Amino acid sequence: MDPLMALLCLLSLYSGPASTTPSCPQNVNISGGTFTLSHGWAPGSLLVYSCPQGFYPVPVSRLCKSNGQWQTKGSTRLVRAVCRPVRCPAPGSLENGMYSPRLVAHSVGSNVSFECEDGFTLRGSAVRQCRPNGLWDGETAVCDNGAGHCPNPGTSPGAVRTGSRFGLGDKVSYLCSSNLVLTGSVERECQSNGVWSGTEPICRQPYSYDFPEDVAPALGTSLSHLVGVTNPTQKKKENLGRRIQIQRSGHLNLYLLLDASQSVSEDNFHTFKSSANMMVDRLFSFEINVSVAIITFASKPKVLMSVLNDNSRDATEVVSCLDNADYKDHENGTGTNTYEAFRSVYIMMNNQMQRLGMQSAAWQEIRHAIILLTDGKSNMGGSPKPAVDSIKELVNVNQNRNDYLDIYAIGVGELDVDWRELNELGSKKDGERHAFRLSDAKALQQVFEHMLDVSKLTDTICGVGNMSANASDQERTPWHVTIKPRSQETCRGALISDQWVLTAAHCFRHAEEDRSLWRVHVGDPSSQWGKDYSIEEAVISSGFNVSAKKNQGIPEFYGDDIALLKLTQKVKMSSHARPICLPCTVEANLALRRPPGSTCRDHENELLSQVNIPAHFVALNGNKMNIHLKMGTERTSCINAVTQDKVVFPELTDVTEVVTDQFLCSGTRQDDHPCKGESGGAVFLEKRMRFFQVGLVSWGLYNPCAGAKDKNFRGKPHPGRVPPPRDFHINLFRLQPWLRQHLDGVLNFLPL
Ligand SMILES: *[C@@H]1O[C@H](CO)[C@@H](O)[C@H](O)[C@H]1NC(C)=O
Ligand SMILES: *[C@@H]1O[C@H](CO)[C@@H](O)[C@H](O)[C@H]1NC(C)=O
Ligand SMILES: *[C@@H]1O[C@H](CO)[C@@H](O)[C@H](O)[C@H]1NC(C)=O
Ligand SMILES: *[C@@H]1O[C@H](CO)[C@@H](O)[C@H](O)[C@H]1NC(C)=O
Ligand SMILES: *[C@@H]1O[C@H](CO)[C@@H](O)[C@H](O)[C@H]1NC(C)=O
Ligand SMILES: *[C@@H]1O[C@H](CO)[C@@H](O)[C@H](O)[C@H]1NC(C)=O
Ligand SMILES: CC(=O)N[C@H]1CO[C@H](CO)[C@@H](O)[C@@H]1O
Ligand SMILES: [Mg+2]
Repeated sequence: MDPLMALLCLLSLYSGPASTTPSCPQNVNISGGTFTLSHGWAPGSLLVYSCPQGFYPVPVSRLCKSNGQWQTKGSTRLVRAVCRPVRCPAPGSLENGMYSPRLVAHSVGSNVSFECEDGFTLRGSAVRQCRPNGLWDGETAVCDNGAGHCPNPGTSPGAVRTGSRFGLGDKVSYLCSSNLVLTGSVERECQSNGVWSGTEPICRQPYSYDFPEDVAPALGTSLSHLVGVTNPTQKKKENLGRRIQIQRSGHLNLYLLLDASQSVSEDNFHTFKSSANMMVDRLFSFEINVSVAIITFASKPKVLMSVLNDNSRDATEVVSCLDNADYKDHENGTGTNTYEAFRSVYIMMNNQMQRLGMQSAAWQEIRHAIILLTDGKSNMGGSPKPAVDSIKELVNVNQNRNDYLDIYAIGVGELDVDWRELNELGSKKDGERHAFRLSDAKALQQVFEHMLDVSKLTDTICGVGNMSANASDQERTPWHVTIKPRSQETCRGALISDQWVLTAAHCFRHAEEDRSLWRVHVGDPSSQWGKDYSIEEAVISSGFNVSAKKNQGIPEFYGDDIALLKLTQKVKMSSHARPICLPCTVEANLALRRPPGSTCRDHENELLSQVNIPAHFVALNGNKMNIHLKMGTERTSCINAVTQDKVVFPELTDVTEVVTDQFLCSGTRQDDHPCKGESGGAVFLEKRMRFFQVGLVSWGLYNPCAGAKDKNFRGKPHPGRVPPPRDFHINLFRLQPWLRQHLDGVLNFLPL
């Protein structure tokens, strides 16, 4: 120790007997960025820096040591923290082709383009753009002539490949240049089915995180681009995307492992908890048989919920157990023992297997998904791999049982994540690698939506929509249908079973029209998923009569504006065509997770008891629009706008003559307004990750599509418009008798 240091030590020792605990100096600002502290300036506190999008912090974090000094890696001096601009790695070389521009590193937003020599076909993206997380968008460009048994596996930007033979059994291996971290498989082998084993290695900056939209395609078809249609020697197409299957048969065990070690701060632990909460809520929303285990761990694991406990099948119990998970449970052992965490899963599985019998169908049919939320920094218990291997052995993962085990390692929140570890944890065999780093719980929610494979969910479960921002409009509102009469005018409607559509009566105003020529379009109009159905039967409310109140000075009256259509055929259920939940039915009761004895009134209380209820309808172009249903006193002022319409209702004295209690009101302030042509569509809201139709679009004081040239055009009302815009929707709770009369035997209604 040099004399100066000794002196400093002495000085700090004598800096006053009053100061009991040391605290770390506060000169740690980062220019252009911010930081968070896990325990203020006290020893043991972890400081984590963050920078705006397109930048990354150097260093990422600092630890306040017990002597009140910041830990410095390597140097003795505290280096000033800075935000540096993110760069994407150069593509390196492109075999049998070229790319431009050729630079050492590429800035965010810049592009590179790829071209192949004659005789070679370009697979992957011809132009790629550098994303704010330092990764290129699109897919690795490969120039291939289809000569190998397996397609050319390519070389992703920043990687170097050894091995250039693509015959059966040939191997290729990869390295990442400079300080990039490899995620995916280091080595891959050309298999007999013409597919490379493992997953494509990607070289990432250590600080890079994933965008949900980038993860989504990787989840579905991690290898599909290697056996894509442009490949002239396309081999057997195999879906190696391993996702969590949502299906009626069998049973799903979800094991949630939450890292509560010191390197994960309490704040991040809370992010883990809310992420886990969301995943649990979503899984239970599908009414599948699922058991959820919850394990928090640091130096030791703590099992908060076991799959052996019957409560693990009950969403409410699981959620409350998760709510009680406490970071402080691990205050006496703050290391990170990922091995022991996996080991506790193994023990749990083994106990269940003993209980059910190894050869029993009950055990064999269980699918297992392990989701580990961590920063990856395991520092105790050695490699978790042996524990993972024994789990695989127990589940008997082999070629035919690939779908029975999924392991995801996910870093979520403002964490200093160790990519290498994360990649190690999520296994990599046959597309099994699932390691992500996401910015927050919301991003995880988006990714989780894509982790779920609902292709086997083919029954008429109601109100299941895809909650991913990346899903198509129809996937988000699969009940939505278009009704096409012969004339130009169209209406919308909603599937409420596999054969019935609910819509507005006023769509059938022209009684003379031949309805055998009408069509109902179900599914996505712009894809293979769309299909036209003829109408077998139209039930139009006999109470509907537009001119019923003409002699009262009401030129158009929309009371009982409701109709049902029976399609000539049953609709095949898919992610693009499913019914919405109709309140007051047994089906909706299950979706709301209410006890069996519930009534229609209970549903109304649950769905429509606030004064200002966020709800939606679907626009002509398929977009989900936002409105607020006004109830109680707010409804009164909402409907009063009608009296200001002196053109249509010049002599109106009692507004409730026009807007009877059959109508819900929306259209105030920032609300969207339905257009002509959107009538009959569902007015719906989301509860417990399911969708419920509370109304149907009927009429309004303003048409935002008036004079529109295409279906993407929507006008906005002038702020001072008289009358102010208002929209009225048939309230399905008020038309229960009619619905019950006509849907008897189609849906199972609850008592009123
Ligand atoms: C760090 O930044 C904050 C806010 O920008 C400022 O209030 C504080 O004085 C700065 N501290 C130092 C030590 O520079
Ligand atoms: C890169 O390409 C995209 C479209 O492919 C374009 O919008 C963008 O402006 C391009 N960026 C640059 C820097 O040329
Ligand atoms: C779900 O589990 C329960 C209880 O084990 C069982 O009775 C039921 O048949 C299962 N349902 C399905 C669809 O497998
Ligand atoms: C940690 O240790 C202290 C002292 O032995 C004890 O009082 C406390 O309950 C322990 N905390 C936990 C969560 O076990
Ligand atoms: C949502 O849509 C995406 C994209 O089509 C799909 O991959 C995913 O499985 C869907 N998820 C659910 C829960 O429907
Ligand atoms: C509609 O109401 C008007 C006025 O009460 C009545 O004259 C007419 O017959 C009604 N139409 C039908 C189809 O009931
Ligand atoms: C899986 C999926 O649909 N991914 C898409 C998400 O959205 C981006 C653009 O917004 C598309 O490029 C992806 O293909
Ligand atoms: Mg740790």
